[in-house]
This record gives sequence, C-alpha cells and structure tokens, in this order.
Amino acid sequence: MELSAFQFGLIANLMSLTVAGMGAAALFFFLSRSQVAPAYRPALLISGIVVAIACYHYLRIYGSFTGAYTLVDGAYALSGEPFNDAYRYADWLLTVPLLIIELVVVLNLPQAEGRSLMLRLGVAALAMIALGYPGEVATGVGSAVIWWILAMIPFLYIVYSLYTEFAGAVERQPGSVQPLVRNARVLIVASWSFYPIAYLGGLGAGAAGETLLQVGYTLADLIAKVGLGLYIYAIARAKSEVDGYRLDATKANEQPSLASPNAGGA
Ligand SMILES: *C/C=C(C)/C=C/C=C(C)/C=C/C1=C(C)CCCC1(C)C
Repeated sequence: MELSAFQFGLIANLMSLTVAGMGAAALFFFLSRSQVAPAYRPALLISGIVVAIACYHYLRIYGSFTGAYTLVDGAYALSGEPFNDAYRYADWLLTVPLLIIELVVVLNLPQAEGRSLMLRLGVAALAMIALGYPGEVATGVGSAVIWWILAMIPFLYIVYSLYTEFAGAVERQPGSVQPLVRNARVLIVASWSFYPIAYLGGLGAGAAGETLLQVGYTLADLIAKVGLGLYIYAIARAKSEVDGYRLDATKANEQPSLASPNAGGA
C-alpha cells in the first residue's frame, strides 16, 4: 500500500506535533501543581505522568511510522519494516486507567466511593484495550469486527457509568465546579468515541483508511490527554478556591532576580 506525499506528510507532521504537545503539557502540569491546594496536586501529577508517557510513545510511533515508508517516485511505498501498532496499545494500557484515576482523584470523593469507581472503570478500560488489540492486528475484516464488538461492551459500560454512578458524585460537587466536571465528561465521551470510529475507518483498506486511522488516533490522543488534563487543572483551581486556598501573594510576587539587588552578582 502506498501513501501520497500529502497523506504521509499529514500523518508524520501530526505525530511530530503530538510529541511536542505532550511534552509541553507534561511540563505545564508538573509545574502547575503549586497553583492548587495540596489535596488536588496528585491529580495534576497523574495528568503530567499521562502526557509524559504519551510523549515517549509518540517519539517511538513517529520513528516507527517514518521507518515503515520510503520515498519512491514522489509517493511513499512500504519500506518492508512494519509499523508497530503495539506502541499505541501499550500506551493506552498505561494511560487510560491513569486518565480515569486523575478524573476521580480531582473530585476528592469519599474514599470507598472513589476507590470503587476507579476500580470498576479501570478494569473496564483494561478489558476494552485488551479486546481491541487482537482486532487491530488481525488480517481478516471479519475477526476485526468481532473484536471491535467485544471491546465496545466495556466501552459502553464506561460511558453508562459516567452518566449514572459518576453523575451522583458530580451532583455533590460545589456549584461552581459542576459545569466544569460535566464538560470534562463530555470531552471524555466525545474524544474516546473517536477511537472505535477510527478503528472501523482503518478497515476500509487502502491509503485513505490508513490515513483516517492514524490521524483519528493521534488527534483523539491529544484531546483525551492534553484536553482532559487542562480540565482537571481548571477543576483543581476551582475546587482550591472553594476550599479557601489562596496562593501566598507576597511569595508569588517575590521574584528574586528582580527584588534582590545582588541578583546575578557575587
Ligand atoms: C489516551 C488514550 C486513550 C484515551 C485511548 C482510548 C481508547 C479507546 C476508547 C479505544 C476504544 C476501542 C474500542 C471501543 C473498540 C475498538 C478497539 C478500541 C481499543 C480502539
């Protein structure tokens, strides 16, 4: 199968942009922890770990993708080196349960309730990815569709739980925080729905199917990881404010290099 120069460039450039986006987001989430009350710092730490893991995997995905094609007469032909799909699935196996944990942790739920939600949604997420992988690498369309249907069961369970059980937890959040949490839930359901669609798009054999699959997964990863992380940050800021947490104004204004006459000297 051959990709046009446009298709190859679109996919490779988007993967490269994602390396940069994930890396920048990791710095932002790690360095922003001091902006929120201590109770919400673990959620920002987990957001940062998720995008750091994805940054590493996108480096590998970019390398594997560009190695799998070679320029022949203005188009990109397969080089013979296979593109390694397992980088994506290994990434999801780690990051999807962590995304669920960051969402539950930022809500600061009673311990038993939070743990039960994390456990059930986390196990469903692992089952969804484990059931999707055999279909992703299957050669026949028939078996790919069967694995897709099986993976849809835990996927739909997650969506269902977010609108039933999780909804109860949302209702108990402070008023100013509720709309943020509801929007974060919409972002999760919308961005996660990209994946099963891109997977089916990839079954449409040929260059267009491959382009749809790679572009779909890459954009969805950016939105699901960086986009959700920014919501988690906004929720953590709003909850810190409700809790009465204030950044120490005097300390925040203390810029040693500006305030100290000796800065840069001895
Ligand atoms: C950061 C990565 C994320 C949020 C990945 C999410 C992945 C999914 C929601 C994948 C779902 C799939 C199905 C529902 C069926 C077909 C197989 C999958 C694994 C692509």
